[in-house]
Amino acid sequence: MSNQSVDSKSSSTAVSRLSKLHAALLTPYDAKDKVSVRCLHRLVAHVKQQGIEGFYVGGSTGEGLLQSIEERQTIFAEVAEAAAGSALIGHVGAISTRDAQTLAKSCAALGYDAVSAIPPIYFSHKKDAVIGYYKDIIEAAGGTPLIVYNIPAMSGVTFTLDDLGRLLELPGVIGIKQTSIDMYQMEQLSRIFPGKLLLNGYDEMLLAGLVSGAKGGVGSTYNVMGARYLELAAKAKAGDIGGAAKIQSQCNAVIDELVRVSVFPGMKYLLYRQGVIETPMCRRPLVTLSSDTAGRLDEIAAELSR
Ligand code: MN9
Repeated sequence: MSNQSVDSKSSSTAVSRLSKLHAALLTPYDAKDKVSVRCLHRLVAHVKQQGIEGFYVGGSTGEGLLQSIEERQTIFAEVAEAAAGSALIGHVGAISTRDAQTLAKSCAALGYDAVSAIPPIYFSHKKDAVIGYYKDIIEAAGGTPLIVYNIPAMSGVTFTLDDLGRLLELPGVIGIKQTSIDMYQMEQLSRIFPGKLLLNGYDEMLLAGLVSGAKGGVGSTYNVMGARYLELAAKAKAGDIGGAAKIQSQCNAVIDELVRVSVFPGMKYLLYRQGVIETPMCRRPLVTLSSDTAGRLDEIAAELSR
């Protein structure tokens, strides 16, 4: 068998293993702003209890870019232990290629199913440099596949369909976490690259994403509404689009409130109120919510715990 066919076989195995809903895992801190390993384990158990079988670790929701490399490595290791048996994607994106490579090596050594990375931020790199960054990460990952994290609203990097096509054709790239409201692009990607893994990134558009060709999703709000999203995805798969849309609307009523107060601090506050984590703290400059600034979240936390 040629190397290439071995490669495409292992990549199709990874695509099918990762074709599911992954919680974008939050990072709990203690009162001194240290990563709370205890609460991290509790949060993983809480997410699994809802039926979610995949974890996206250290992304936007996990506050990865606000943490040191050592903290990010600790989180990867703790989640690998707490979520053993689940599908694991480690977000290794960083402003410097070297840091992203260090993190990719850690994930590979821990047996993560894939690594993922935002494009390099702040400097406006030419597209070739961005492609070079992804190639360097793939090399460091030593055979662990890569999922490109496309999130133009937060990264400031807009990829055209051609750019994404170039990335998907790099050996080692199995898919894209597509956090974009452009469902036309989602449909185009799924049609042109049917063997690749497209994961929907905006929870409020999960149904739209699935209908447009996503094979699963990654979501922050799956940490608290995992069972609802699983039901939504099952209904969509069975062709019950009306039923799925009803669940999407229920989820979106919660997301509206989270967006109003700020999504990640809001998610932390909900889990804190549900008794899953011990503080609602986020790493500054993200804000930490209190009952005065949490809008309707006290009510929503009670509703979700019912
Ligand atoms: O990873 C998350 N992406 C970002 C996924 O926050 C950038 C989403 O789950 C959003 O938090 C969610 C609310 O807008 O869709």
